[in-house]
Amino acid sequence: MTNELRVGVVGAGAMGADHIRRIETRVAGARVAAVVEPDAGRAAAAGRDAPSAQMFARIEDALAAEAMDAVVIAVPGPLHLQTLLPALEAGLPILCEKPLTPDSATSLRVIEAEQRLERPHVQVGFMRRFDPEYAQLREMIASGEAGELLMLHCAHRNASVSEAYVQQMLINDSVVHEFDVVPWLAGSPLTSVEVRYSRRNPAAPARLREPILVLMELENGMIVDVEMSVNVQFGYQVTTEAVFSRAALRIGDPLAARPGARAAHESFETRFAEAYDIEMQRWVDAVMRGDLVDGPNAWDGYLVALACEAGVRALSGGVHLVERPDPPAFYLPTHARGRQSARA
Ligand code: ISE
Repeated sequence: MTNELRVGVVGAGAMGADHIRRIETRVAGARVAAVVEPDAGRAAAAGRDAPSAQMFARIEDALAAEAMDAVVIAVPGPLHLQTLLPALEAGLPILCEKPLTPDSATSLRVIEAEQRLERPHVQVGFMRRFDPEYAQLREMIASGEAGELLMLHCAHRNASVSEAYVQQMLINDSVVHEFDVVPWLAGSPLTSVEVRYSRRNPAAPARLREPILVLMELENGMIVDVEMSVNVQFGYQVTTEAVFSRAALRIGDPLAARPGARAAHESFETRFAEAYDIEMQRWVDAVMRGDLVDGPNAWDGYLVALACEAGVRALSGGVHLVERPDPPAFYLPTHARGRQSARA
């Protein structure tokens, strides 16, 4: 590897194109050396943003040409498995947009394939962990300076969604972020999920029943509520209020206070632009150092897939337990491996 990481971006739709521009203009130590995109229009646009990139229609061709040192996967979730497996087979480090794969059975296949390598190579693109406000909140929780964390109230609001967005996506495509970030913030795993329906938003298309309230319980006894709305019209908002024993703190954009007011953002691409930039820079730095992963790994992605499955069941009512298998030693930080084998 030279002193510049040759990144291959698989998928040049909205997210892939955003990552291509990010790597080309805002990330140090990397360039887009390959783009895998079968659609001619998208490939041409990607070529304008990354003029020195080689274009391929299939990941297998980019791998055969040895055109990249590391891979960013930004195709839709259902195509992740078929992209991850050959990239892992080639032993390349991977930053894979969320979700790892759409279900736990396929996530397990990724985990099995990854364990044929000497250490984790897959990072999952749960970008909220890199948002400076989330990171500060996590530090405040861990430091104990505001006392014990008692509750989190989360709001996750989209102005509108595409025609392809169906009811299960409230969980699989949207609350998937809270399933990752809440246990990470609170330092405690998710144990159960319940979904309650509030009054239906008349602006929602007939196929969607929302907003929903997702109630999550964590192993430490904490209850977290997530208001998930996808047709608020006034913009894109993601907020979290943390209630401690000695303080309360709110992160995220201010509310649109008056009828007609717009939220600070219209979409996740701008709301989390800084988080995406930091995520990409840290991943590139980790790959260049040889650490390969600096953030949520494939095991985290698998746990989130299990949480989503419980969440989808909860859309039909009831409280659903979330499966929490122990991670294989492969996914533990090196210093924790001895402890697990001593316990076994
Ligand atoms: C979208 O796919 C995302 O990942 C966004 O972060 C989320 O807010 C949105 O609800 C999803 O549809």
